[in-house]
Amino acid sequence: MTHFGKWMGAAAVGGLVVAGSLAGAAGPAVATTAATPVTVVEKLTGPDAPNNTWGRWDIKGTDLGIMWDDGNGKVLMAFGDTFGNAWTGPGGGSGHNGNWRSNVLVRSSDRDLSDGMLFESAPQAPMGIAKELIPSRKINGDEMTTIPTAGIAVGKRQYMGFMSVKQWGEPGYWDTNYAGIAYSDDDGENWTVSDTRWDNTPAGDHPFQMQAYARKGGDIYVFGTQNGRNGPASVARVPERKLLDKSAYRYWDGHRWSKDEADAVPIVEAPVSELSVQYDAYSKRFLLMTLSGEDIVLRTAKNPQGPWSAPQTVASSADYPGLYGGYFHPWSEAGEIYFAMSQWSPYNVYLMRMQVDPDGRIVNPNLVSNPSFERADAIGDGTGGTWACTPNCGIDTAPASSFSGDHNAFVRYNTGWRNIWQDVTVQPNTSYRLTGWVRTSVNSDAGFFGARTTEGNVVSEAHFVSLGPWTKLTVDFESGPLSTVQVFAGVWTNSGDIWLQVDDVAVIRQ
Ligand SMILES: [Ca+2]
Ligand SMILES: [Ca+2]
Repeated sequence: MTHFGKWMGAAAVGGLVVAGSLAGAAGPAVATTAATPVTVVEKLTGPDAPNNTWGRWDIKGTDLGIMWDDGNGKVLMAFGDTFGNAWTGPGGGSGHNGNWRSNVLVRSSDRDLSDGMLFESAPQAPMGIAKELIPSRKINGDEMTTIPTAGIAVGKRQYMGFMSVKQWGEPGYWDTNYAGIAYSDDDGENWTVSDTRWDNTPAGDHPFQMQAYARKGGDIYVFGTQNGRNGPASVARVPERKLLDKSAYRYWDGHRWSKDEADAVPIVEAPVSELSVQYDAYSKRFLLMTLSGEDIVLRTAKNPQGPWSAPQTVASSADYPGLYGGYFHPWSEAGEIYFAMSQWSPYNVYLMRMQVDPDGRIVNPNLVSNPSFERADAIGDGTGGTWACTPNCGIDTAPASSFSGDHNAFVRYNTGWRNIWQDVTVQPNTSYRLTGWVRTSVNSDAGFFGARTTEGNVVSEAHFVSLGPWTKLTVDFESGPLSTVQVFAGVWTNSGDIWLQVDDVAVIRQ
């Protein structure tokens, strides 16, 4: 264990926890072994996020990020329990004056998601902070919070599905009062909670307590799961103009669409939760993303009732511990799919990217192994999917010191070239893009991030001096005759005590 954070000033931990969250729920992740094919595009919220949600709207710690097209050139993005300046994380909850809001929302018209997703505005309270849209009582055992689960526009009206959380429970468990729908006729600025709701059963097994919306034709398919993370999924269908009319809902009973809610049968086996579903014109399939166990997985189907494909791993908790809440961006094209993913540590939301082929299979995965440094505390020799580094260096496990998750890699010294690297298998004569997040001490004056041959000849690299906070670096390269490249991040340390950290490294075929 390396305590790099001692040198960095670890974030203070403590204060009265006033709220849990979906992931309060997550608890420590049990590492799985599947690789993570998707890549991090950007940190969307909180400290070091280019959107500066902390400075602009007092959104310092938050999660989820449910997105939908507002029908007017923008995407609306709804977040769950949100904390402000006093939040010290990781995880949900904060001390007094944490400015806890059960839900907030931002708007974006950014159509180039490859370089991140710019937020333009947020419904605000008079103080300029992002305001709570659906109120909650904030009383444990009564109504703790109101968390968005879905959103969709019909005409000029915005609808937001939410769950009224009665109380948080053991990891993976929480109790809901009901699933409800709020609506807005002013592009999400002000919301009215409708009378339409699905009350939970006394046993806590009502199948539509967390709802997700997917549109095809003039219908909205409403996918439901139970409270918590341990039930199956069911589906209902409703004409889009009748979303608030419960009598217009038809529930899939295994053979046909039934009027009777009690007839609904599971269409995806347990355990699934935090569903996001959308119809993908490129693969002509419904794509369903869900937390399943400790990982986010993707299933596909030509019809909303299934049959659904076997799960493909989207993101493994071995790489992104405490991950949850994968939610599609609605403007994905030609198999290039963007989505929001939450991580309990640091309790913020990341924009992620994956590619699917015309059959709905995930393709062009990240070729870097252990890309977020979460799979081991020890450094290796750079081969076989391990990382190597020149002393003094290692895996930094100090709290709140990583770009994502709990680990990053560091080098620190006062003489010579210090760097971190991994051998990555590539195809010859192919274009690749290398990305990663780096930060340095302020006195850093010559750093490099790039790809080189295993003999050390640079193929392509970016130069930097003093980066300050976590900064995304991007390097495109051609593999030429190479079948292995060595990706690296390093710094010259001849000008004093200089350090560098790196996290979330990716190599993707272009
Ligand atoms: Ca952009
Ligand atoms: Ca990490």
